[in-house]
Amino acid sequence: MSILSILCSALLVTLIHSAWAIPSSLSPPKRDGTCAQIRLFKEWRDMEKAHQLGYIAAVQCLMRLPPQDTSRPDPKSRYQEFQATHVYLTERVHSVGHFLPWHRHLGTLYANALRDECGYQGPIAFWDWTRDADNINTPLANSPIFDPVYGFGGDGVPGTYTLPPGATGVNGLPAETKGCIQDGPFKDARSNLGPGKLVTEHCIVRGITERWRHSVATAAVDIVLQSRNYEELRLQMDSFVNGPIHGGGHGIVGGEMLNVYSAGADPLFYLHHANLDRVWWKWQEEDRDSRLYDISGPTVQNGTDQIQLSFELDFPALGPNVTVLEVMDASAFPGCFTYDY
Ligand SMILES: *[C@@H]1O[C@H](CO)[C@@H](O)[C@H](O)[C@H]1NC(C)=O
Ligand SMILES: *[C@@H]1O[C@H](CO)[C@@H](O)[C@H](O)[C@H]1NC(C)=O
Ligand SMILES: [Cu+2]
Repeated sequence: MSILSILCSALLVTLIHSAWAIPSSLSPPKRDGTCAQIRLFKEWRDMEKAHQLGYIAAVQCLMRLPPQDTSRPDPKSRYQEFQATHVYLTERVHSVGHFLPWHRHLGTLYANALRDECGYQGPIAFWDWTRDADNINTPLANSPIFDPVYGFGGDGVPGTYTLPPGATGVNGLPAETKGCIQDGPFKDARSNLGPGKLVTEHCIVRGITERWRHSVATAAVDIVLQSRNYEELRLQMDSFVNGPIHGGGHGIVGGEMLNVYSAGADPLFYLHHANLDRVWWKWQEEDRDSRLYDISGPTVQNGTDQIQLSFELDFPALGPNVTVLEVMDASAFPGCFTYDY
């Protein structure tokens, strides 16, 4: 099955209705907050080794912590709760105007959880896959991101994972899927969500492939950065059909990362999306006057209503609603972050 058929299948399904409550343990919206600090996002290989280990330990901590919203039976850990929110909202947050804003704030909430719930004080990581893709004589699987100690473990191993019954279409995984990762800090990690919308306990499934290397190279990013307005940028980044770098980053890791619903089973999801966000932020900063608050696109898939800055984004079980306006400036509250280029 191709990347397109897996990822485009998200377009075919109807909207999910979210009707769960925000757990009372989460604080009410703080709409006028200020940043106590500006947090730096750093490329994984530019982080100090101690920070790499600290980051990994914090992700493992999230995987051990219980979920906060006890009304949802399927996520079995705080980590899975982030994945679950993405699974449940998939159709509402892809191929829509707020694809980038929604994923930016998901990254903020994840970074906050690593810090506030698991005590991680170092920089938040992104994965600049252009560094691997441009390095044409080195296999992608040799990237430091896949290191078994100072990274997220390596490729899936054939013969270690069998798709559950009914795992086709949106619940499927691509033919390149190899199997469970068998080394590194997440070799024993389990998720109860996925593939797709299925609820099955399983390992982190990968299938690293060279097939989409070109779509995450610097040349591909440069095309995205040439977008003249948000609409062009969004269509480049949010469309799996025309947009190289989003699908490409999911594609080179393969396995569950190639399922648009349950990709968050793999901790690399957050480093990949942080890099997409970095491309958007870089584009915004190149012309703040016209781009910082430029937003467009439908509010629902294929819809005719255009999104406004006042549009509310929701993050069930993760945090209070925010408006698109509030996430446009990543360096302002509630984002409070910037990128180390
Ligand atoms: C959106 O439009 C595409 C292309 O026409 C179509 O394939 C898809 O089914 C539509 N999705 C929804 C949710 O209506
Ligand atoms: C949060 O946003 C969602 C989606 O727009 C909306 O349905 C819900 O009512 C909002 N919740 C609150 C508390 O404003
Ligand atoms: Cu997503």
